Amino acid sequence: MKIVDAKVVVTSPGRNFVTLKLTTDEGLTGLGDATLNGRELAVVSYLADHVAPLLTGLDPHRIEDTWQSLYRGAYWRRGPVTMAAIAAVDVALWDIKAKAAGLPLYQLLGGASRERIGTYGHANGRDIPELLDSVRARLAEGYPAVRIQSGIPGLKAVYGVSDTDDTGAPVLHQQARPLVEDWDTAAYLRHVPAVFEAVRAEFGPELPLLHDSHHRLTPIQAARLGRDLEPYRPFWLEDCTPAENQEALRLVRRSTTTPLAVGEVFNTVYDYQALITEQLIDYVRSAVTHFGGVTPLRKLFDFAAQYQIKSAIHGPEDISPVGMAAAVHLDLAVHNFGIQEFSGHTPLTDEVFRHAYTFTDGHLHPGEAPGIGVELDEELAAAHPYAPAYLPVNRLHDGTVHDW
Ligand code: CS2
Ligand code: MG
Repeated sequence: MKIVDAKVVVTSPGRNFVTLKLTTDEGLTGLGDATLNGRELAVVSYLADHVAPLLTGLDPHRIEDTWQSLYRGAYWRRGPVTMAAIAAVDVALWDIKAKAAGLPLYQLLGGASRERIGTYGHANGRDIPELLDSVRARLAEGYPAVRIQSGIPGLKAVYGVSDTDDTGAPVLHQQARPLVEDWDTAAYLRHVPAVFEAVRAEFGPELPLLHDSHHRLTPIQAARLGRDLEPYRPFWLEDCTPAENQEALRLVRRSTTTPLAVGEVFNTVYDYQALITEQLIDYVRSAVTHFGGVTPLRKLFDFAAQYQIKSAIHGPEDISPVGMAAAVHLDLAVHNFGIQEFSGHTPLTDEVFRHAYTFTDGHLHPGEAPGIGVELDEELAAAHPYAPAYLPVNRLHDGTVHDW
């Protein structure tokens, strides 16, 4: 079998998605997600201008060899653009291989290690009463675990709150300039324990509660927050410090037993080396889409397993159903599965990307369709062309830019 066509499809059924479609001389097709939120067209160019010409004529079964040649051959390794492009090729090749075998991808990854995949959903509120309503809504939808994000008194716009509507669905800022949010760490650190206290008082001790600090704290601030949250037994504290500095987590880890989750902006295993071998974290959070695909993410999970660290694949709305499908196959197969983030997509997005994976009673299953189980409706995709959109920026009260 040979690859005869490599096509990059950009569509915006409410938000932008970048998809690679590979076609073989036997008529089999494979899809891969290459969506890099807010910087989409850089990956489109990487794929269309530099990768697609290398793929035609290759045997699609040679996944490892193709991965290594794209990674090593570029010389300029790592980075989100490169690794999103390689991820799309990797997933499209796994899709083809599994289709050729007539099997759902998880069977090629060792088969199912569980019956279904536990998820967490997002609950957001501008204040605590609104957050409690949002938690109630997620529980009514069946979610077994909930991430709680709340507005902070005195702040106008905060990550995870200002960009979602009352149902928890993201409101997109498809405009020429980023939305400016505002930030005050002292106010945040005072407020979050009260948020956890209110949610525990309302929903009891058993509901797994997660929280995302989105890289905004210094190590000592993160240590304080981890300690203050201990009485409420969070499932995890996510991205408490800026991701570039692995050493920051040593201090946080020494100071608190609150479990730590890290990695949605990581691209390779090298970003994790100290965190895993020193056992500084509890969950690895990379997305298939941003980590170079199923091939390296499977290796990461096997590495993490040696240190009792579990998987928790990044699953926001900006991972397309193609990336989500690949994640769900991996989730079903790996032994050290932890939890899967899942917000779902809009009905229109699910129409553009018809998928076999299902979400029932708060649990995902990849389904039994051969491959990753996603079909792209190219006509519908073309009817929703690319629309520029930016992620926000965050500023302190004096105007200084801060992590958001
Ligand atoms: C996030 C994301 O899902 C998460 O935990 O932190 O919402 C992240 O902000 C987006 O994926 C950025 O594109
Ligand atoms: Mg996050």
